[in-house]
Amino acid sequence: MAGSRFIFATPYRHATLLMAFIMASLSFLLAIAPNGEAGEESQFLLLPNDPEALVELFSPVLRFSSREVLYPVPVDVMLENANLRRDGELILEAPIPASILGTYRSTEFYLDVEDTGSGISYGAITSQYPVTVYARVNAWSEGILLQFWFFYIYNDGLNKHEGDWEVVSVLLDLAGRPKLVAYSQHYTAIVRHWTNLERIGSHPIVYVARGSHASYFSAGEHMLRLTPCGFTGLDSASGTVTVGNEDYTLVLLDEQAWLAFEGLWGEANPLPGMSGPPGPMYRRDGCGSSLWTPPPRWFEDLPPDEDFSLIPRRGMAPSAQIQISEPHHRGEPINFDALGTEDDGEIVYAEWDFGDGTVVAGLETNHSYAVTSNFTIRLTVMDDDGNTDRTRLDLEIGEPDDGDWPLGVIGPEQFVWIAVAITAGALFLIAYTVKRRRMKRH
Ligand SMILES: [Ca+2]
Ligand SMILES: [Ca+2]
Repeated sequence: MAGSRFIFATPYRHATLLMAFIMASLSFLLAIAPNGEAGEESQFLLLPNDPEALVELFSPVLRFSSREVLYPVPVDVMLENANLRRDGELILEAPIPASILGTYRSTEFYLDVEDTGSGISYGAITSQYPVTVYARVNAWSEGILLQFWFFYIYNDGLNKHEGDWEVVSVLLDLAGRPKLVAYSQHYTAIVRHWTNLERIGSHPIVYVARGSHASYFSAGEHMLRLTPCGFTGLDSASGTVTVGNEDYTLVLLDEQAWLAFEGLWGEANPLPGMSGPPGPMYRRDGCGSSLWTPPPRWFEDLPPDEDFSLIPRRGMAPSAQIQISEPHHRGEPINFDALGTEDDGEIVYAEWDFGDGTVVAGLETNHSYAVTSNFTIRLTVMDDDGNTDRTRLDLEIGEPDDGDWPLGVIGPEQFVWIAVAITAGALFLIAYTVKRRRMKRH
């Protein structure tokens, strides 16, 4: 406006320009200040230092045939009931300590459950042990590889042998979101995209074939199908007996002293497919790929279960919502919940970053702050399809309520001042009294 020059005399004009500059600077600062979490991608969604929590989150639900008599058990079943042999020669007698077994580093050794004369009842032996699943987190070239290994005392399928190792592998991306799943069968495996997998929340459902313990994505009779590294099928998996992840013991595999044992986990037999298998570290598929450290593109190169099974079926992404309890005082627990988070499926994981260095998992949790300050709370949620969302909340933590102070409305600071005032008054009274007495004496 041309008139403004005349309305504002020189001193006012300087003040106006200064105000305009301050306003413009403030607007600029507000504009560049972080606004929401747009574009900010979580580097690692799941707690990276807690492999136990990670494998628990994705641990499978097992569905067995009603005619199955053997369940996955700890390898102690072999350590306590099998002798170690080489070429029929007895090397070690049961029980064998795990750390000793781990020192036998040749494929010539094998564990052999002894027949004491009346035949071996594998069912009776194995029933003495709790259902157990071994799990492992492997930082892999293509993401995070989670593996669930199952050990059975006997394989009672088309081929029969002592000892039976099976594996279910879950591939997560670097942010912890599940992508692909591979179920092992007869020296090969078949793959599905996570979103096409039958699950209970974040727990994949595995249909375990009767006798062979091969793992399938669906129940029923599985027909023979030739694949590049072997074959799948020739199995029956009725899936009528459910063993949920809460029904078995999950044991971290990497800590096991017996892992290094390079021999066979069952009696050796010259006939093909009739010997015990090598342990998890030494298992290879029909193409020669190590199952322990698979080559790049191992999942991508596996045959899909069905035509649709690699096309991601994307549901609605969740919308993260934070609700917190009152009041917000230093040292007092505050309840944080993400229960209002919206999704078309199920929220399987929620992670809170409280802005004071504390990060915890859980849909609902309590947290208290040690100091009064402003904090930014970040909530990350993941649904059962592996979709994620993030939200944030700024929170001011104040001093605890005065009500906690026994003197009612007088707070600790006021109390100090009152004490100072009373002391000063008392000193004054003493001084005054002394002066009066001295005056009286004179
Ligand atoms: Ca098997
Ligand atoms: Ca969803």
